[in-house]
Amino acid sequence: HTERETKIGVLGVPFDKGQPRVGVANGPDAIRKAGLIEQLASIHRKVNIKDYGNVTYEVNKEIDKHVPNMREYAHIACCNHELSKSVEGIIKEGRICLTLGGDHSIGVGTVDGHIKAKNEEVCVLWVDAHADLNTNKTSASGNVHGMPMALLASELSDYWPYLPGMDWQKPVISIRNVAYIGLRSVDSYERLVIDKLGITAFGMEEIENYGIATVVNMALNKLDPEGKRSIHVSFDIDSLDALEAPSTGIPIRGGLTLREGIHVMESVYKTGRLGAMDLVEVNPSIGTEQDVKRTVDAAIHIILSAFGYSRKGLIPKDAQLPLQT
Ligand code: 5AB
Ligand code: MN
Ligand code: MN
Ligand code: MN
Repeated sequence: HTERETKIGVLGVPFDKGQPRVGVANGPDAIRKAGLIEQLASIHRKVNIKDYGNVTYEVNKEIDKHVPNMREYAHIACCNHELSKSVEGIIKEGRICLTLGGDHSIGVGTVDGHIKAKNEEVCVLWVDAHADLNTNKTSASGNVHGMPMALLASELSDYWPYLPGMDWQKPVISIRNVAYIGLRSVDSYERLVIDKLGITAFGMEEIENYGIATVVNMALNKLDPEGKRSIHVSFDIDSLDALEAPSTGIPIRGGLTLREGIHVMESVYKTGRLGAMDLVEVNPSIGTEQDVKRTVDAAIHIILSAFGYSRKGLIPKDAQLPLQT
């Protein structure tokens, strides 16, 4: 690790309509309050941060609210539209866009905005216990945080009905440019889609069999063999074991350790091609005060690793030992 010019744009999305539990909308402010911006700024002197505040939106009354089995559809459509425009703008200003969720339905807007800014040379690492690959026909819950990958994937566009007010959102990414890490709670239709389309998916078994370092290398080599694409990491905090990140809507045990999560992001940093990162599903209303602190601390450590924080320590370029006094 050395100091490398790193321009970051931080964007909060206090959005909770993609799932039923209250509190996840306070994720961005909880993460900021714990000192995210200050800690990012102190990674090294070449880090340059701009906080763009939180996304706001209004529900467009024209939008038909009744898409079957998609809860709070109008909110999803309107928030993601604003979010996509913001992410596109931040990346076009030359910054890596760090989006703080909010629930994972916001992955639609962040990936869409990233692709619009970078003209399709984008690959996606989806770090999650879940595949988020349901359509409104396969979802047992109707919660849209379980659907963003299916909305984004061009191969699945024929499986959706017409989605009013979502015309801005083309199913922008081929599923060949997506890899999962951390899967351990996959619905049966999601498994069918993963197998039928041959989606690159590293579940917990693969992490056991190969180790996290090999898994990340395999994922990145598959997505970007020539090393020239912009990388989007959508990091759902529930990819971490429930003991590491208890304050989230659907905590699941048997997951990544914090060390494994950090390793994923250190590897991505080393490519020098991180274009955007989402950190989603931190819910400060779930669990004890200690649970919340543990979860927020984990989220911050994961983020810092994505932007050059080194566990080894980092020597500034012109540092000298104080030999003379
Ligand atoms: B998360 C489930 N597959 O569709 C569904 O937290 C869970 O963004 C979705 O990964 C989990 O409701 C969504 C059962
Ligand atoms: Mn998710
Ligand atoms: Mn999840
Ligand atoms: Mn979750």
